[in-house]
Amino acid sequence: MEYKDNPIFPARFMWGASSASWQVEGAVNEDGRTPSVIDLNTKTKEGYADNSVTADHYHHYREDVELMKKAGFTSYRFSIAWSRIYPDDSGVPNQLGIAFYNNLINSLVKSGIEPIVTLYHYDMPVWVDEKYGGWYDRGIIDAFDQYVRTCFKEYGDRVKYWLSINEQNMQICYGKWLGVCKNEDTWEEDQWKVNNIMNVCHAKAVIACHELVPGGQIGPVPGYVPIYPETCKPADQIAAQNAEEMTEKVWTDFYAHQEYNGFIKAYWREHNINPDIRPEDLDAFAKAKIDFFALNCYRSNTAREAKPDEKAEDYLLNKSGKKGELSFPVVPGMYALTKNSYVETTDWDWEIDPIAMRYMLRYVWDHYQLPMMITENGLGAHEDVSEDGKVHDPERIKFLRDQIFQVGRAIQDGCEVIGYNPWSFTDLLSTGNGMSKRYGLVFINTTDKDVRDLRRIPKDSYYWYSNLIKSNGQDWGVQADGKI
Ligand code: BGP
Repeated sequence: MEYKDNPIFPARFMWGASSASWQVEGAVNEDGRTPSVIDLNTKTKEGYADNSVTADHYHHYREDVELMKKAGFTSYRFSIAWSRIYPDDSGVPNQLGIAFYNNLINSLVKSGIEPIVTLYHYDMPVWVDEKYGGWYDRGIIDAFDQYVRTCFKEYGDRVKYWLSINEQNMQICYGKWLGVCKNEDTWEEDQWKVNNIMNVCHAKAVIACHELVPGGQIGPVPGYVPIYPETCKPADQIAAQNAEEMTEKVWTDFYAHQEYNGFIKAYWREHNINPDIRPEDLDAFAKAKIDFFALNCYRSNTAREAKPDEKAEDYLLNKSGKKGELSFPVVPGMYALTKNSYVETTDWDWEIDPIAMRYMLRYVWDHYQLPMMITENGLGAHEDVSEDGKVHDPERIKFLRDQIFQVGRAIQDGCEVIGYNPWSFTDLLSTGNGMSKRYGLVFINTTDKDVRDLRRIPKDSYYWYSNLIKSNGQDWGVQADGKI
């Protein structure tokens, strides 16, 4: 539907931005923190900085919160590093690690900023990985439960919004790339066992949050890439649905309905897969009622029919940051992703598609009728300081404006959206592309090769976003094409 007026955002809408511990903190060996698997993973990415310094938020958090406050933030989404809280398997929490997040949370609360905390964002402690073989062994369920219960007890008096596991769907779908997969030969079956164990961890976190945090709310964080059919050929529509099932809906249905959906059960039957679901898992799922969906959405995809005899192809991600390097996956008999000629792309070939944001919010709302918050959305770009000492990022302003406007349109369409926290507050280490791919509203003066002085320089987008959020989504600023 077209509307005559600009959107109105609800009172108490949570306007902020987002980060994750290993991508922003640095200080990897300080105050008792031990290595996490992702520390080792970042060291294997040639040409990119690892996460030992990144934005050095660990030492700059006061300054960073001050900048959030000046911008008028009412929320900040960040994650806790498990290996700061439990650096080893002694079962004794690390008081210095606990203190860091206490200080950060206190600074936020004092500044009127609602903390939104992710419990797990890719950074499994190495000791957990060594002891349990990552997510493969059910022993991790109790270790995770111990960790999340400590977080709820320590911070639950001030943190009311909790997120369980970041992008579990991506960790399974791209398990080889994100380091979750330990054996490529058996991953076809293993991924569903691993996924079930992650689901038990998610469910137990939901149960513990409701038990331990007065007024606490908790939700999952699927990585969401809406998928369009390439054409109106009926088989392309089914291919798009297949892709949506296998990359998103299997997870969102599970979180909302607390059981596996018929599609994935049929897939397991068809492929002789035993995901090793135990009766006690079903008990935990039945008790784990989520309060909202946190959604990460950057882009859309397009799918076409893939015949059973087509050659399987993996995703080839863009590493160079020069357009045209990405190639799409083919899953024979299910779907193939293709280029969408209707949308522009970033330098890393990610589709720029604000309408996908509105589509996703409507889709999730229609299916589940649960409140939603955006916990990631943003533009990765090459950027540096200009001669005038400032950082000009007009593309990011345009990206954010168009995306937020579509969040507003979804609200006008009747969706319940409670917050918007784009990726990212400061520049930080990109999962795929190091420091060279910048997402921040605030520039961090460092590069992949050279840790400069780590100075914080608010970009033009910071000031634009600040005006928008201080007007609760009314002051859109000037736009070249005259729209909005
Ligand atoms: C999401 C992750 C984030 C972040 C983002 C951007 O999937 O939750 O941690 O990295 O993607 O991805 P990238 O950094 O690869 O551009």
